[in-house]
Amino acid sequence: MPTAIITGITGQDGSYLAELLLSKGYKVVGVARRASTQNYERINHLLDNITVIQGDLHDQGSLLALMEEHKPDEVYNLAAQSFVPTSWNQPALTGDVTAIGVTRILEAIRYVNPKIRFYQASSSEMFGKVLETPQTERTPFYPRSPYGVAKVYGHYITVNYRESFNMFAVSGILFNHESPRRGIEFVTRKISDGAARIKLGLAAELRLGNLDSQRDWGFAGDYVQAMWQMLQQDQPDNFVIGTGETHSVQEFCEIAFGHVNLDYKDHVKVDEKFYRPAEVDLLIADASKAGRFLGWEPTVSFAQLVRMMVDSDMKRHEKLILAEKHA
Ligand code: NAP
Ligand code: G4F
Repeated sequence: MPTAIITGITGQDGSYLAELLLSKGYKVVGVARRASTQNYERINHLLDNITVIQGDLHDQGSLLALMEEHKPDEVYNLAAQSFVPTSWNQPALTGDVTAIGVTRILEAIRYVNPKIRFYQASSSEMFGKVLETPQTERTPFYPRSPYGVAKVYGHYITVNYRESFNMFAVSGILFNHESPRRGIEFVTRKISDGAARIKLGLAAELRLGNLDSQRDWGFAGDYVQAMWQMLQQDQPDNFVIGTGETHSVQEFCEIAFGHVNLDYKDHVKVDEKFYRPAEVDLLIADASKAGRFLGWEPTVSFAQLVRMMVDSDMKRHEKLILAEKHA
């Protein structure tokens, strides 16, 4: 039975990847940082089948101990300070976790067993002010946030350890991927949750920032499949993963509100507070290399994704309303 370590197990992707690896017969060890209150909502249903241990990307010792104790075959580094706006408020922390944290994991692997296969969660944010459209593995980076800058470091240190120490270290350059488990502050989930709350009379309006920015949005469940496939190749490499379609925040609003028979124009208010110091205007992936080498392709369309997220938030709020009534 192969063993996989997942950092960021409590996050959106961590939970989907754990499900996938369990279905493939892996022993899954998840790394979660210590908190005063446990935040295992996304993995509660998996706790009988996985091992969760405390560790932190700030802490080299805990990462070394992790590799020594659990002797993994594969390590997936999904942990990061992943919210772009926070990276302007906490740029040094973002650099320490999202950039240097990658080096700490690579060092732990190198010292304990350099044959461990390593996946780094790189991001389309690295393309930033895009220098080419669509973006491929060869498109130069031009990051627009401290988060994007940190991810560029994480990408290159992964490539560097591959080339310097002959390690099986891959970088997956993933475009935005969403799901009902997406953190509530990211725009897609903010919209699906907002539309549901407005529909159910729990809120009157939704305040958003830039409605014109365009993203290549896919379903997170599809994207963790690509992570696993990258570690099953004969040679380590970098892969872009995305749908090849781009849509604006406004289009997301149209479909989300339309799905519950509302017009977003009646409820969405633009608030400059949510504008960013520097914006990434347009992202669109050319994932043809992943198609050729991994046989990967997305299975959920943009409209299906939006509807899946709104349906899930409607159900969640309806349950809460019912529970309150019976309390
Ligand atoms: P997420 O939901 O924000 O999860 C991030 C995870 O990192 C959480 O489990 C978080 O723990 C953990 N973490 C944060 N700081 C840590 C630290 N110092 N030590 C250990 N763990 C720490 O992110 P996601 O959407 O699943 O994304 C997974 C990875 O892919 C991230 O690296 C992200 O930057 C990258 N990525 C995401 C996308 C996307 O569209 N989702 C696209 C490209 C790349 P807590 O639960 O305790 O906060
Ligand atoms: O949902 P977002 O916050 O995601 P963003 O910045 O694209 O980053 C996500 O995807 C990256 C991959 O490209 C990941 F690496 C990263 O970890 C994260 O998962 O914002 C998307 C767009 C932005 O252009 C933003 O300006 O939506 C726009 N937006 C408009 N109003 C808003 C809002 N974003 C947020 N979060 N909140 C708003 O009210």
